[in-house]
Amino acid sequence: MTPHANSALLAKLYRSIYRIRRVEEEIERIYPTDKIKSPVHLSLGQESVAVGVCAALHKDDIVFATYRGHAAYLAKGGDLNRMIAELYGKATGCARGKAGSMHLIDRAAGFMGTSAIVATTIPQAVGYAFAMRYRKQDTVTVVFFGDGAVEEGAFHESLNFAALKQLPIIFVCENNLYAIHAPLRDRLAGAGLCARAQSYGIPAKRIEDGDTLALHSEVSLAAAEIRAGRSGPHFIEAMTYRYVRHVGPGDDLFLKYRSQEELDAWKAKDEVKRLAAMLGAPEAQRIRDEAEKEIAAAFDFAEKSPFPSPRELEENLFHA
Ligand SMILES: Cc1ncc(C[n+]2csc(CCOP(=O)(O)OP(=O)(O)O)c2C)c(N)n1
Ligand SMILES: [Mg+2]
Repeated sequence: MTPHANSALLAKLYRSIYRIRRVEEEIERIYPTDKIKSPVHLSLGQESVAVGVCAALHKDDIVFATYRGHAAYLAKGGDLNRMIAELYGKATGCARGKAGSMHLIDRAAGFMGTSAIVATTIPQAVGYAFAMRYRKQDTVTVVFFGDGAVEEGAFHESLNFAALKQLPIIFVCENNLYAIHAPLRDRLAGAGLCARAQSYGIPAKRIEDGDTLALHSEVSLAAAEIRAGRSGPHFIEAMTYRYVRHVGPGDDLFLKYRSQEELDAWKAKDEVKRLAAMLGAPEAQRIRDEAEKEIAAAFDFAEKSPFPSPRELEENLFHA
């Protein structure tokens, strides 16, 4: 934990993490009504990774993420109304209602997208970082991916290329210990995820317990080094934990691939509660009240928005 976090930073982090937690709780609540038209991979329990990392970035820095991407989209400043409308399949959605929860994008916020296919945004982010270097732009690119993505060839090709060209990119692995129901301990050979990045000469750091402040300070340092031209890529392994099932709302302990004790141990160090306690009651309450109003308005916006017209089916497609 960073003891010197100032109150402005704490308020910023708490606003971001509380908002994401409550948005996803609302998605969970509404999902059974079938108003949400796409599968949802919730990040409940994992929010602190997106929050700590994105709070350390500039507005025009670039983020890519995964199908579990609500937190990263919102933490980077993606439009909340347009995200909820996208989940509802409405024309006002961030992808005009055509893509759903797994393909969020908000270019104005520097959030370049998410994908349902594991590891695919890693080479896309490396390509973006290559373009930024080529154009001599002072932009840091961040890509979020799960522990499962580290098993894909695309991960290794991307890290190799980024290290070779010393690209301005931060790789953030959200290690929630599982790929669907398969535990990392049954999948991983060798000395761990950081060791894989280090084998390409990339500096790597593991942050324990989803520590928002530690993630914020680590990414601030990495981004500053990159911007000063003192380093190429960095790798962060962010330890975290998913509270609900892999896809969709609700708990999945009945599947027996993980234990109640493990879940309880992670809930006991919940970062939403920890940041609220550090901030103090009156300020935290003010932030919660504001967020609740904004979230209610976003769901209302999605409810009242129109569905896309049938003509939309043939728009924005690739033609042979
Ligand atoms: C290339 C590819 N292989 C398999 C899948 C099926 N799949 C979807 S999610 C997932 C697990 C990924 O786990 P991880 O990267 O740890 O992310 P998490 O879901 O834990 O956030 C798999 C195997 C896929 N979508 N894409
Ligand atoms: Mg995982």
